[in-house]
Amino acid sequence: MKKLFTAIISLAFIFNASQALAESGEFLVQIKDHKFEPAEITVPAGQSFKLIVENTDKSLEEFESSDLKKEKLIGAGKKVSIVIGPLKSGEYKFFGDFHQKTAQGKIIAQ
Ligand SMILES: [Cu+2]
Repeated sequence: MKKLFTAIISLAFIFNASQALAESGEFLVQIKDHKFEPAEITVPAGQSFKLIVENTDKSLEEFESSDLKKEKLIGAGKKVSIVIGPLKSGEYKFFGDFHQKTAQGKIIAQ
């Protein structure tokens, strides 16, 4: 019984540790005046990560990337999180589908 208890405790510990790691791999990008801030994000290559995109504008936007094959609508004042990667080192462009003239950005994996 004691062994089982110890096993459960260590499992819980491992779970918490991996969760903490996943949480540290988060990157925030805000949409402001139909532009991305920051417009360039550097992420570690070979590791998946979470991109949080917050739309601070008063209009709907769509985060889109042909390079990453991602597309996600973000309502005005809303936040979405997108799991990306693991990526090979390189540059991956993204844009706001509804304001492509100004909403341009890239992810640099290195
Ligand atoms: Cu689109």
